[in-house]
Amino acid sequence: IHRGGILYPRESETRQVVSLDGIWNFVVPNTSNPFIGFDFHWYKKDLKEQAVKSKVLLMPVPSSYNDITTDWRIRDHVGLVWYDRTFFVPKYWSEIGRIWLRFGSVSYASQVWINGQLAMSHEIGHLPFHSEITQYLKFGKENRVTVACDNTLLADTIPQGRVEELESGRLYQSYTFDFFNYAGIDRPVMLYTTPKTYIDDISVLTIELQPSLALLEYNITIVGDANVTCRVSLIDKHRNVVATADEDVYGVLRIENPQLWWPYLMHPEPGYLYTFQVELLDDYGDLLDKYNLPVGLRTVTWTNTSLLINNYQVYLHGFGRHEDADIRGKGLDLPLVVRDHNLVKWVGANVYRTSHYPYAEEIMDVADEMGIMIIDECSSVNTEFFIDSLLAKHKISLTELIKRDKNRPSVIMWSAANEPRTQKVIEHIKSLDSSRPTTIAEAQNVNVVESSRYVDIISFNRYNGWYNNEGNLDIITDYVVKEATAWHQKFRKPVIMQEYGGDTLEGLHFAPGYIWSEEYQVELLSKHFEAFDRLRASGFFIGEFIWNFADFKTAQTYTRVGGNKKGIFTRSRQPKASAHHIRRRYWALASEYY
Ligand code: GCB
Repeated sequence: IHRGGILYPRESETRQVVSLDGIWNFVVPNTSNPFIGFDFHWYKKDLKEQAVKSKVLLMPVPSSYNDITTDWRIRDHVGLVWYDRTFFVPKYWSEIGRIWLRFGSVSYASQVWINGQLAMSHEIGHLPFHSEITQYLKFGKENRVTVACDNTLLADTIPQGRVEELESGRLYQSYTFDFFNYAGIDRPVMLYTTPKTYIDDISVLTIELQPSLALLEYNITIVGDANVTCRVSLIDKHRNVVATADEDVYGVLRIENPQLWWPYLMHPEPGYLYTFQVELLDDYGDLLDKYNLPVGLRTVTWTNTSLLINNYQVYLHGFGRHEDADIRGKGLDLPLVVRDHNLVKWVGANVYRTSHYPYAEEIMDVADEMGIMIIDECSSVNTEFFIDSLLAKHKISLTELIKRDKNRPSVIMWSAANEPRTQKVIEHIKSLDSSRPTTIAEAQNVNVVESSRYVDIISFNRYNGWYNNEGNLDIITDYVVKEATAWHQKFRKPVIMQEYGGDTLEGLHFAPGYIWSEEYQVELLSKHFEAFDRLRASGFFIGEFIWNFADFKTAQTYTRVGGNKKGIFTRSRQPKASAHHIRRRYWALASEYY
């Protein structure tokens, strides 16, 4: 596996990108021998040639495979599944340098063969991986890519789970996290080219903002011939070059009268992006490689009572979310991505947390562009106990996440998720990126938690009027005020209510509000709003996040009616009464900025 950068494949004068998305062949091995694919080397020939024909299904990529068929055995499958497809590589590609294959994510453990040769493997879901595959390809001919994907979750996988054998002999995957364990090739697959000497990674950071000057630090990694010139330019929306440098792979650009990246609702033109253009030139000044990275100029700073973007205090009002939709599960779906962000804007939210795993890069692109802030969470959820191998994997997942998202202006905070050995994990984040604050979503009581000692910002999740005191709306306001204050007093840090809410079946009405009705959700939210207003006056409370943006699918349990219904939008992204209610509040909060 390639250990360098993980830049998103982008076309340029020197790079070509070809999508391998589409309908792939898909086989679920027979339960009597789950390893049949390995025993019979399924990667050496087309799946259609090997498996019984009726077993080869059509599977869209990207998509989770679980809800595509009508077979519950595929929905609830535990273990390996196999994918393949063929593709052509033009003859002239043999002359142009290196060919790469990149998966936006496969959930979870996966191995990839090109023409029968193992080309790469990866374990953690929701994160991209790629490898150079030049040596395995047949140029000017048809090629085959085969993927084996294993969704088994155990004590040392991320996330964790447990596999039991039922009396029927079937394997059953249990897990404690509250979202459906979707699996498969769930993000885009791309074939792309780079020259032999290429730009492997880029890091940018706004290190200083003065009234009419911004300083942007950059660091570039090049692989290949060391004797190249690296020229960088910052280009604005009107294609004007506003700063350049051509001395080194490291430097600082000075941008006069910069247009800053502002969060949505804080500026008439939020989400302003420049293009950070990197060019590699040979001795004759000829272009070898070129990469265009969208960048935003903005700073994030924090104190023990506040969070500041571009030196302005921000109040975060938004949601916890999921990548989740009917049929496609966690598969990337661009219409849904844009619809979701349009709803985020409609409601007047300025932030969301990527609960409980890193979201697709295409989603992050939209947030960067629209100025929606993101608390970027790694895929460690409800970790029960920490064994060394799990800690090692948790660190790998954070390394991969930060490598992927380090340049995104939308990412204003890293969330390491819930677990006891926080100190080591937070130290690891700080060693990779100290420019953003860290947090952890705490579900425990303030009196038993020590982990928040290590983070910069306290986040707590609490379900007053739901899991605690169901039906008793009148206790909410005081409980929330007391708990938030206790967190601040214990750790002297800014505090966010990272989750609160209640399940609501759209169309269920009761007056007065009764649990599960639309009225109850509205009243439950109102009681929290009262608490938040009181807390804001005390100065350390910096954000409110409703759980959840939209209804989502979970494992089958008697507490979930068709999934978790705490969304203010339905799973098909239509508003419940609560959405209109929140909209009034979020827009009123936003009016304070102007
Ligand atoms: C939580 C979890 C979230 C659940 C939520 C709930 O604390 O972080 O994943 O979905 O509660 O609705 O139970």
